[in-house]
Formats: sequence, C-alpha cells, structure tokens
Amino acid sequence: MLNTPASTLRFHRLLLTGAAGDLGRELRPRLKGYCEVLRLSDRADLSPATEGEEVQITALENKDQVLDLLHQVNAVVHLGGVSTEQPWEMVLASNIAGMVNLYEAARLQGVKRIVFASSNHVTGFYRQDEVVNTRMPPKPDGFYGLSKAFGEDVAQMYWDRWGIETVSIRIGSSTPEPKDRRMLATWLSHDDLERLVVAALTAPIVGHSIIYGMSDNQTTWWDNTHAKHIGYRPLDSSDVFRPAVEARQQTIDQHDPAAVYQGGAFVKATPHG
Ligand code: 15L
Repeated sequence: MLNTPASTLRFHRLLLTGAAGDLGRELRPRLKGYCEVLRLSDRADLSPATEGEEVQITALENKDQVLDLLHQVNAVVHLGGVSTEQPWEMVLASNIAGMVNLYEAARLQGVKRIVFASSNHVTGFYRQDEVVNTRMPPKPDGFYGLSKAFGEDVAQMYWDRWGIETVSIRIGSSTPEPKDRRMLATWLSHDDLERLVVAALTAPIVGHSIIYGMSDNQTTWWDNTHAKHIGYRPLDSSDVFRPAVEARQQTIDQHDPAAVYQGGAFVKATPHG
C-alpha cells in the first residue's frame, strides 16, 4: 500500500472485475482509497463485502449480468477473464465475448473510462533482443495473447464510435518479487501497479492509449514513449533483486524459445494450459 496516495481524486463508485485473482486481491484494498464505493466482481469465490464495498458475482459471458454489473458505475478496472494460456472455449467465453459484453454494458450504462488489464503477451513473439513500442504490430504468443490483442481492438472501436476512453495496460509480471532473469525486464511491483492503474483512471484525456506495465527496470524490452501523457512514473525497480535472481539462475539456454522470445514460457504453452 502506498504511503502517499497516487492521486487526490476520488470516484463515487469504481468497479473492479476479476477481484478474486492475484492482482484483484492486491488491488482490492488499495483501490478503496480512491472511491467511496468499490464494487467487486468475479465468477465465484469472492470474500464478503466489507464497509465501502459491494460484491456482485458475475460471469463475463452472461451479458445481462454484465449489464447489471455496470449500473451506476463511474469507472472500471477490468482484470476479469482468463489470465494464462487456456483452451480456446474458455478464452472465447471470458476474454472475447466477455470483453464485448463489458463494453456494450459501458455504452448502455454511460460508463466513460475503463482501465483494461491487457498483457505483454500481445507482443510475446518479439525477441528479447528487440525493443517494442506501443505502436508496433501485435505478435501474440497464444490464444490468451490473441484475446488481449482483440480486447485492445475492442477498446479502440468503442473509443472511435462511442467516446468511451480506455487505457490498455500491457502488464508485465506483477509479483511480489521478480522470480527469474526474464522478470528482471518484465517486473511490475505491486506499488507501481497501483500507481499505474490510478494514473490510468485519473489522467485527464486518454482516448484509447496503450502502455506497458513495468517498473523502472534497468533491463527493458518495452518503450512507453507514446504513453507519457498518462503520467505514470514507476518508483520501484527489479535491480535490487538482480544479485539474488542471477545467483539462482546463472545460465540461459539460448536454444530455448522461452529464453529467446519476450513471452517466455507462454510461447511454448499448449492451447490446453
Ligand atoms: C500474464 O499476462 C499473466 O497473466 C501472468 O500470470 C504472468 O505470467 C505474466 O503475464 C508474465 O508474462 O510474466
């Protein structure tokens, strides 16, 4: 939790989807500082609402439930859907149909700002010796990355046609600490995640903007030049963990696609998880 809030702005009602997942559980207490009411949704397993919270169990592929979920919401942080490589039917339901249901509900309920948890796996098939910016073409590394590329296109279409603003955050690896050499480049601390989500919620004008979600890591494969208007400044870095990570993983197999491509092990995951 940040000592100093990332913004003094407050929403009346914020919606956090995917609230039962790893990042949802991390953001749940943090986002309460930026709104009067935090509405939380997931398909199951959400702990009961505490003061200032509302819990609404919702399946993203059920458009009536999603329409109800967005009633009287001022802005959305959309983490919901599958977050790893999974069979196509699951990806189709949550990340493809679910994404369209969310934006249709936003249009019908008058919600004007969404922060979309996209993923670095939209560009997972760029090599680790390339630096990618947010205007370069996607190279998804599986069904999951493909669905996130689709999600970014949904966000773009709803901005162009309906004026709904989105920041698509291509999240790197948001874990308590970087676990391996790849994560020295992809790591996003939980405090920086909060800074980034709040910047994306509160930046005055974003249209549809794309930004990579990473901390201030010395090694980086991503260039956020075109996203400076979002006003995100990371304050953490993977570098403090470098000696421990390198001690654990001293050699890299340069013939292993997981070491060559930015998506790491995702480039080898079969469609069935
Ligand atoms: C993601 O998109 C996943 O949701 C997460 O589980 C991590 O594996 C992360 O990417 C990553 O690339 O490390």
